[in-house]
Amino acid sequence: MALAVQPYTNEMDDHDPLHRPVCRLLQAHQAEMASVHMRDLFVAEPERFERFSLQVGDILLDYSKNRITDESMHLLMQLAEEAEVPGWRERMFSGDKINHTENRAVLHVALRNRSNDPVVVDGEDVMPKVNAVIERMGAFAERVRSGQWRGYTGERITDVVNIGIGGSDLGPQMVVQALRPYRHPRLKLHFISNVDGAHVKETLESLNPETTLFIVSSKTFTTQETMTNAHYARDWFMAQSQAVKHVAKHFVAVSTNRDAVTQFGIDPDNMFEFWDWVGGRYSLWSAIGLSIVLAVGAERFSELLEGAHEMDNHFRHAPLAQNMPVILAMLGVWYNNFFGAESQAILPYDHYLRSLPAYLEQADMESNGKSVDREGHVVDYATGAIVWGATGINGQHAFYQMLHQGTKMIPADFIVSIEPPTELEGHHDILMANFLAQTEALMRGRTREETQLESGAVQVGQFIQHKVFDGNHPSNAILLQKLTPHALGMLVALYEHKIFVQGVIWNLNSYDQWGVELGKQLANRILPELHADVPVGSHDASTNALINHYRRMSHPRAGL
Ligand code: G6Q
Repeated sequence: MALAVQPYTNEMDDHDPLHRPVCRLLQAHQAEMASVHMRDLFVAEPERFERFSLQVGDILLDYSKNRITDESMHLLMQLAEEAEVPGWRERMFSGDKINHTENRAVLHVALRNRSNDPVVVDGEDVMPKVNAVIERMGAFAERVRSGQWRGYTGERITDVVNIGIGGSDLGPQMVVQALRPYRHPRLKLHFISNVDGAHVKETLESLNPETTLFIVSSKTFTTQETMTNAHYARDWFMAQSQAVKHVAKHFVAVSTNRDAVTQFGIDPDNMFEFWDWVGGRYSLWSAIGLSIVLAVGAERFSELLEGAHEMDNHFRHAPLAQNMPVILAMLGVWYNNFFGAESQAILPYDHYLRSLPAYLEQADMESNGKSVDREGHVVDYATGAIVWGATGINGQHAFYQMLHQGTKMIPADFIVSIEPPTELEGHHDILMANFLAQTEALMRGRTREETQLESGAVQVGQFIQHKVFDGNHPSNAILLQKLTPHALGMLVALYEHKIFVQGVIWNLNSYDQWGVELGKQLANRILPELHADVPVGSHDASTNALINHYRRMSHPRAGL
């Protein structure tokens, strides 16, 4: 298999982690490991589970079903050490502006810093204002949840609609769904992100303006999709309430942009603030999590933050070789850069975690889907993996065929909770049995001889090869005791730090997202052209033709 790492030469930049001498050792080691089957490793090392698993708080990670030996882990940890993961980690925690292209600190860890130790940005300890906003969110949510906060006709709020997109949608939406068993019995949460009018229309169709509360969630408060949906929602509300003064009871904002919030007509007293050192995709811990607090209450939100803080402490202080995020990250690097794997599957065996894959797609791919390193050089090694997935049990009846018998290596994270969310124990046992069976099957496979034996004499030679499973497919098993707010906080922080470590290894700035800008700019240019009086000819032939086709076909009676 082609390796993504170039041979080391002395002229190579010292800051390029994948050209370090340890990578040559890893390359040579991969060449040895390529033909080693995990089935044989398990026979030779019966204590593999003890050696390659660890428990941190609510989370057990079994990484023994990976194509690794002690030597693999040793070399990978050496790479992490040489790439200065500990130094970068400290820089992040202490508020250095490691997002250098935007000149910003990266401090989602401060949002859940339950120790309250000072975190200083530009000479100011940010903890007092972090805590003040958390308190305001809790107090506001309590008023809505208790029924004290009333709509303009005196009715209690029954529905909360978060309008936001990307980082201002995926995190809170995923968490609210995951913590559904803890939800408030009266309040229903809705999330509108898509600018396709169907999303806002369909959501509002069943709602009553008198009992609906909107949270307009936007860091910048300029995002086209969010503002379009927010204006529509305000018009929808005004059509019934008829007075601007009622907006204050039904619209609140989460933003860093006070002026734009005021201009929209939201009372600044109903604005919940966060700061530029909170990246959108890392913002569910900030005021962007207001919908979470409304859904599950301040105490549960606090438990979520505590869980994340526990993982932060583990990540910050545990030695690299016993550090869960570092282990997950380096396993990813092992497959990505030394086995040529291109993707990473996320497979929760949990109905309530069904949005986790979509959440991690953004968290990971927007962070590490980059081809320019921190110094602006185009990299010559593979960076972030393609992250994808779905609930595992549904996947088994859909795409697992490829995991088991396809030609691509697809490392997979299997996630499950030991305690079921319902009293349907029988269902949970089936779920659990499948979870265990899949990781075993991926690892072990089934040899030709075993297949022949199982198929019986009649089948010998007949399509037998189709029924063989090569196995040797790597997976991690991640077991939570129960999907509590605390455990969820730990799980999300685990992945955040995994992404951070990989960004350090690949020498990327994981906290900007310039790659989303060009499309936005072009859309703004194209928008007026869709209604131009004359044919558009300023783009390439394909884009011109498509715009003109749209102009003709969407307004056939206008004779364009
Ligand atoms: C996340 C990204 C992006 C962002 C959205 C919404 O890291 O920056 O997904 O969250 O574009 O932006 P606003 O919150 O500013 O509306």
